[in-house]
Parts: sequence; structure tokens; C-alpha cells
Amino acid sequence: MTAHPTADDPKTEAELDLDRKQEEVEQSFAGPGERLEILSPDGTVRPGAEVPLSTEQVRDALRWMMLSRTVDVRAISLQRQGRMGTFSAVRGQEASVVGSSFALDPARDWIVPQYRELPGVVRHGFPLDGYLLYWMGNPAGGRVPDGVKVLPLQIALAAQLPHAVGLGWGLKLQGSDGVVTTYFGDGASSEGDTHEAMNLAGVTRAPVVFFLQNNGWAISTPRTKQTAASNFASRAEGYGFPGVIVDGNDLFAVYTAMQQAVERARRGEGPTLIESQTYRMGAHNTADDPTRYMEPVELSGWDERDPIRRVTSWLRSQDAWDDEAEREMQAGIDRQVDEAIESAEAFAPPNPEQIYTHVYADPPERLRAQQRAALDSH
Ligand SMILES: Cc1ncc(C[n+]2csc(CCOP(=O)(O)OP(=O)(O)O)c2C)c(N)n1
Repeated sequence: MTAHPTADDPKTEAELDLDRKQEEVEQSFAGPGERLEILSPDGTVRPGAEVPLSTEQVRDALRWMMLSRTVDVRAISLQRQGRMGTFSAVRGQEASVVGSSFALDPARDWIVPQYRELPGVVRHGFPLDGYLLYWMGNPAGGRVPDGVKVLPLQIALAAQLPHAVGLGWGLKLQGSDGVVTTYFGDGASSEGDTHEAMNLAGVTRAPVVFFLQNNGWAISTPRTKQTAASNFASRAEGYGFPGVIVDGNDLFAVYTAMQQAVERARRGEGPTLIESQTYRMGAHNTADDPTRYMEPVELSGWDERDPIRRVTSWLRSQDAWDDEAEREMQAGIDRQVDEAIESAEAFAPPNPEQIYTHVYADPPERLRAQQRAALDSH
């Protein structure tokens, strides 16, 4: 609630302005309908709610979240040193990505990612060094190892959604019980591809979970300018399937919503749209400067809802976490990330003519000529 100045507690105009902005932030994320929430920001479980994972599973999920945050920090530093082209951090969205990926079975389910789902795709089998190579601009990082059910990262917004539906429909026609999950942002949801994909998925009842990460921003465009609807999940009704809103900073709620959507798809009942209301706690990528368009008060409000702190608080309340456990886990993660960086940097750097390979099985003469010219120029 906005505070009002009183005789005992007079507030300056600037403080009132900050209060108003904070309230606007709260309101822009609160769905008018039911939003699934289990783990409160203070790490306690809401009355009547059930914890859907074992303590061991929660520790494992926390490890993926901490790995993700460690990679964020290291990748930004590598980019600043000129050792990485660019990078889009996951910071703030760890519970959204990890909670959803935990409901997927890497042996039969597919992930069709955007580009901000590192812990999900790596848990699913995509190598961490390959992920780093991708952002280093090396085409070797775009290669998905055989047997790993992940499609390449997608930079062209929403272009992955029709692929996901085609894949899901194909699995259905083959009689497989595999489910396809595709990730996209609130910005990507405004693209035509999103609507075509959702319509086709509804009509074919393809086993697809549309996982929309509403992280508040599409670079500098706020979520409030992205749609005139009060939330994104309600769009699903128009395509003939359910839409649910979940607190995207709550690992337990995201997992629960996702598990229900996956089970629904496995039973042959078709797609679900999940709107995960989360927050990008930082820059869009290393080329962006959020201080140009984000209010500091907005960021501090979300800092209090840090998804990692929320999970560690819960684990501590179960006597399943302490400083020693954290040091040990972090040390193991640091070693893993060091090794992945070393391995990625050991790959031969790409040559300019490589941008022409793996585009066409049989390239047209015009492209062959361009490739020869690139080859001759160095
Ligand atoms: C078709 C297309 N248009 C524009 C861009 C430039 N672009 C890259 S990321 C981005 C914002 C994406 O926002 P959102 O979908 O919400 O995902 P987020 O990065 O916030 O996770 C834009 C406009 C693009 N990559 N593809």
C-alpha cells in the first residue's frame, strides 16, 4: 500500500514517488485471476500448500540455480575481457527455468529454447561448454549432441514456437508419449509466430507446453506496453486450451504448474500456456544498459524476492542447509564452470567462411561464391 505522510512520519515528495513506483511494479505483475504460489518470499510455505519435491530434489534444483548464477557472473566477466561475444544472463529467472525443467524427462521430452534457459537445457543434456561456445560466436556451440532432446538456441524471436508445435504434433502422430516444452518471453509473445503456433497446437492438440517467461521487460519495452490484456495466460482460452499464471520466483509453484501441464499433454489432452511472472534482475544482455530505462526502486523490490535466497531459506528451515553446505556446493560448481570455460576456449576459433556451412545441405551458387570470397580474404 502507498504510505501517506503523517505528523509522526512525514514523507518527502521523492519518497512518495518511490512508493508509488513500487506499487506500480507490484500491480503490473499481479494477475487478476488465481496465481499459483507455494513458497513465500521469506522462504515459508503458504498455509495449506504442499511442497512438491523431496528435500534432496530441492537441493539438486538449488545446485542448478546456483550453477546458473555462477555462469552469469563468469560469462559477463569473460565478455568484458573480450573472451565472449555477448551473453544473456538468467539472473532472477532461475526458479522459473529450473522449476519447469525439473518436470521434464530428458529421455523422452524435448526442450525448444529461446536463449535464457541455461540451467534447463544443460540439465537436459546440452553441454555447458557448448552453451558458452555458442555465445563466444563459435558455430560448434550450435551443435546439439546426438540423443540430446534440445533444439538449438533461438535468437529470432518466436521462430522456435512453430518448430515446437511441429515437433509435438509429430511425436503425437508417432504415438510417442514425449512432451515438448518451448520457452519464450513476453516480448516474443507479440510476434505473429506465437499466435500461429498456439492456434495450430490447439487444433491438433499437440503435446506442447508453452512456457512464457514474463520477466517484465523486452529489452527496454516494459511488459505493460506489450499487451493490452491484463495478463498473458488468458490468451490461451482463445486457442482452446488452459492458461495458468504462476509466481515465477517460486521454485515449488513453477514445478507444480509445469508437472500438471506435462501430465496433461502426456495423457493426450493437448497444450497448456504457463505464464511465469518473474523478473530479469539485470541487463537484457551484455550490450544493454538497464539504468537508462529501469528505476532502481524496481530492481530493489525484486531483489527481495530473489528465487535462490527463497529456496535456501526453506532448506535452512528444514535443517538441510548451512554455510558449510553452501561453501561445498559453490566450490564444486566453480570447478565445473572453470572446466567448461577451459574446454570452450580450447576449441579452434571459427573462420569467417564458416557462417556459410550448415545453412543448406546443397548451397546455391551465389552463397558458394560468397563463401569462396570470404575464404580468399584472409
Ligand atoms: C524477430 C526479432 N525481432 C527483434 C529482435 C531483437 N530482440 C532481441 S531480444 C529482444 C527482446 C526480447 O524480449 P522477450 O521476448 O521478452 O525475452 P527476454 O529477452 O526478455 O527474455 C528483441 C526485440 C529479434 N531477436 N528477433
